[in-house]
Amino acid sequence: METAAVLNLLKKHFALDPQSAKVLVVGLGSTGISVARYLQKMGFKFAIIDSRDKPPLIDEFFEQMPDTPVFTGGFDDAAFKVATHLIVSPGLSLNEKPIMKAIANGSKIVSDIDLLACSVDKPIIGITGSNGKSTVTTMVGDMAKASGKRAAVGGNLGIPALDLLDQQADIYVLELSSFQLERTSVLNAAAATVLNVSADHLDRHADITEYAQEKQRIFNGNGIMVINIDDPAVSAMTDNARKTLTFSIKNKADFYLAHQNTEESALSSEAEYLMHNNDPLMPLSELPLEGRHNAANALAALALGVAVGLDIQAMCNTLRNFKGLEHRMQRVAQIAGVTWINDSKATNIGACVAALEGYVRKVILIAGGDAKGADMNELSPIIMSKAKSVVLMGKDAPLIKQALKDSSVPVYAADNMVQAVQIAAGLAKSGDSVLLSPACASLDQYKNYQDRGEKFTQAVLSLAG
Ligand code: UMA
Ligand code: ADP
Repeated sequence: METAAVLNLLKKHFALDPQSAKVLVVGLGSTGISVARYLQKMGFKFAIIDSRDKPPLIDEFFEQMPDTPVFTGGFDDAAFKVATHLIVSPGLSLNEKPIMKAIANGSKIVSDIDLLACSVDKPIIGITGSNGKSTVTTMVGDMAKASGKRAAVGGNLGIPALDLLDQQADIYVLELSSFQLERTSVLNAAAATVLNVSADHLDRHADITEYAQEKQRIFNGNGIMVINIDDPAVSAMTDNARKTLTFSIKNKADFYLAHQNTEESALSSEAEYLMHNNDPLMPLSELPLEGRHNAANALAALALGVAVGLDIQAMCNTLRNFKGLEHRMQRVAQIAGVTWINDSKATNIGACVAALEGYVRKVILIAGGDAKGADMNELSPIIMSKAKSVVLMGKDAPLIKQALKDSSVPVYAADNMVQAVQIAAGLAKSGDSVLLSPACASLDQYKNYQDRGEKFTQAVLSLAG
């Protein structure tokens, strides 16, 4: 979009005007530096602040913007006092004292997602949810490309939203976290979905109701709402005045699974199909991903694609060729008849439950880490029905152990991943599966979930010598 038109929108929505605004970018991580580059390009005066002594991107920042004021090693009150606008990185809570004080004194909060929304006149697809965001975002991005669109894909997935502006795209596919959404007011996505809601990030949100409300902000605007009718918290977000597409793996919806005993079973005596209204799109067996939750992800992606007019055949071909993302139900090895699965990205209870639900035969589960304030008692029913034993590690292992105290599932403790894998190897017999699906964040023991998944993979592969 023309710079003048963008500046008009920023002025209209946020009183954000290069002549008068004093912008403080809070956080110098990948979001902060993308915001700084954007503001510089648009001619704004700004400063940047980070509470850390040496923020990760400080050297890159000095190289690119040597004249911009930078404050590090704490949140200096003076910098907040003069700011008319704060652009706060998602890793920082808006409840930080200096931020709350600045808001109380009239500073406006604007997010990088707001800035992107004001800068493009092409459709945006927004995807949030407690689980499945990255999978569905990647699917939809691939579907758009297969339909001949230049798709820019990013947000919480990795490439910061504003860096997508370099791509001259026809469509923007954004994975959005609750942190990004809580500070965004003007997204107005052409199509958006909340895939599901289960407890997560309760160390940052007051409770699950507030967390769901932040996610619901993805629907702010007039676009098509894609609603998972299997999830009551998502169904409750339905707005009858809005154009809506529904999806379900349990019941009939706009996008759904045709089970054997429905009228569509005449299609084949064996198969389940991904359906759109009464049209079979493809057999579920052609989706090369483990777990029924991935059928839900595929249906959600199809609904989002249809909402913005992508080609159905191209979308189905994308699903047939979709390899799945690393660290999500990823088969690492089969050693002595034991299958080892890396689901390190299961950083909350919902993902671990979905992983276990997919198994018919009981598994050996490796779990634990940082529970982020979640109630680990919610895990006990599924562990009792789907795990033959559990190996626990990490900071909140005692919470899971406590949740299982009245069960007969044997629980083992490990100090680190090598030990956890060795204990699991000692327990496993040919035909068993060992599943790393921690239900917790990794940051108490690892750099991130990728690091945890890689340590698991290395430990498993070293079993094979
Ligand atoms: N931090 C400070 N002081 C500061 C600024 C940040 O201590 O002044 C800390 C934060 O508390 C956090 C870390 O630095 O622990 C990173 O925060 P950030 O806001 O600078 O993060 P970015 O590098 O900008 O990355 C963010 C998202 N990270 C978070 O929301 C924590 C990335 O999602 C996202 O890919 C990126 O923006 C681009 O949009 C990552 C993530 O973990 C993958 N997201 C969470 C999740 O998926 O569960 C929400
Ligand atoms: P997110 O980006 O929301 O974290 P991912 O696609 O990266 O989602 O998957 C994260 C974890 O959630 C993985 O363990 C994955 O197996 C699981 N998962 C993926 N889709 C769903 C879903 N629809 N429901 C529940 N769990 C899911």
